[in-house]
Amino acid sequence: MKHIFVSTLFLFSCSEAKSPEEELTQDTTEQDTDTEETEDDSQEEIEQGKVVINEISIDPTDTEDWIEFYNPTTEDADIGAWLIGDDIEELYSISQLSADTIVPAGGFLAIYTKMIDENEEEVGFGIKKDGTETLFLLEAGLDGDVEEIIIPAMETENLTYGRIPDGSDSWENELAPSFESSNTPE
Ligand SMILES: [Ca+2]
Repeated sequence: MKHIFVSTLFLFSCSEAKSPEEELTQDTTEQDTDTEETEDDSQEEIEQGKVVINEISIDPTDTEDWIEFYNPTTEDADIGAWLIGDDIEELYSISQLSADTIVPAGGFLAIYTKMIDENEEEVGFGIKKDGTETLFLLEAGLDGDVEEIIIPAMETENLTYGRIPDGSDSWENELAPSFESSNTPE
C-alpha cells in the first residue's frame, strides 16, 4: 500500500510537468546551477536544524548497507513515516526497515536498507557502489518534495559517504565508517 501511495503522490506533484523523468532531470540541473546562489539559504536551513541523511555505507563486506540520520535539533524526531529507496517508484517507510525510528536530539539513528519481515521475506533495497545509484528521500509532510542524493563510485571497500561536519552541506567520499556517531575523515 505504501508503494502505491508514494507513486501516486509523486505523480500528482509532477502533474504540471511533462513526466516524472523530465521533472527529475530538471531538478538535478537546477540544483547544479543554483549551488552558489542557494548557499546562504542552505546555511539557514542548517541553523534552523532538521534531520538529514548524514552517512551512507555502500555495499560493505560484512553487513547490509546502512544509512545514518543526524538530528541537529534539540528535540527527538520520529522519522518512521519518511520514505526512502533507490527507485522513486518503490520507496520504503523507515518503519518498514527499522523497529527504531527515533533520531534523538543532537544524535544519530542508523538503519539497514534491508530487513527480513515477519513473513520471512526480504524487504528493502541495496545500494550499488559503481556510481550509478541515486537515493531518494521523501520526508513526511513535505507534499511530495523528494530529496535526491547521488551516490558516488566507491573504490575502496568498507568506507562510507557522508557529511563533514555532521549535518553540513559538504559531502565527502571514503570516510571511515562511524555508525551512529560523529563523521570523521579517513
Ligand atoms: Ca556517522
